[in-house]
Amino acid sequence: MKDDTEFQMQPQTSDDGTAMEWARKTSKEFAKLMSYYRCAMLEMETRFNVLNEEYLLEYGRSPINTVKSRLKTLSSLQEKAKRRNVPFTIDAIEDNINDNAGVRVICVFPEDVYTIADALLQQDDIILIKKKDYIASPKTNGYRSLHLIVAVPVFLSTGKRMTKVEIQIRTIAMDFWASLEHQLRYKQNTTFTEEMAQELYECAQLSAALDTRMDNLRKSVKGNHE
Ligand code: 0O2
Repeated sequence: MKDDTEFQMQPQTSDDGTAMEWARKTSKEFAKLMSYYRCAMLEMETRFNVLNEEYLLEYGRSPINTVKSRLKTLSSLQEKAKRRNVPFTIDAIEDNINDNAGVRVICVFPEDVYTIADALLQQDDIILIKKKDYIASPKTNGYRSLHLIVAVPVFLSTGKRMTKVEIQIRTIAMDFWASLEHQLRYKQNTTFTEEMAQELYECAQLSAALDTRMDNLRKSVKGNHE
């Protein structure tokens, strides 16, 4: 769809002043778009904090350990659009890139991941767009996490705007593994060998086993108090 907010990956002209105009116009539209994502991200953070508060009052413990969020940077957005063959326009980005706004919810136990996901998805103004359960079906490298793409309403002075947010819900053990794997895999000037991949895969198995044992322990402790 042609849109007057369309902008190109590279300025069409160089030094006649038009490029500057392009940059000014582009960054304003880009800034507006990213601000919707930022608001959607804040909205989601609040919803998770509210759920945590409620569970603490109701059950005496917090299922969520931490909530973190991030907005994609312009360069990472450009890289993803290029990789996915998505034209670099406001409309195309909104339609095709789901993780401009990302919220990561780190839970204590595996069961908490699903409790929090279900509680969120029950909210009647949240629309589930996509769900990937890498806990039930881990990636071949061992990565585990529950991914949801949802649309959340952002209330502006001009009306309601449904905005997409990527939510990753995982346990502390899953997050520990994913953070280290990400650091090791993307470390500059190193070669990631088959042996390293195998070692990481085995660490992922250990982390999954740890989650299961801690969950069993939690169930036993709960049982003793009933
Ligand atoms: P960053 O900087 O972490 O955000 P989609 O269009 O959403 O269906 P995509 O983007 O492949 O396709 O989605 P997927 O598979 O749900 O993964 C998106 C994000 O999950 C990644 O974001 C990572 O954050 C995380 N992730 C997925 N696989 C792995 C993995 O094997 N290891 C680790 N450490 N993280 C993983 P980005 O885009 O990498 O960037």
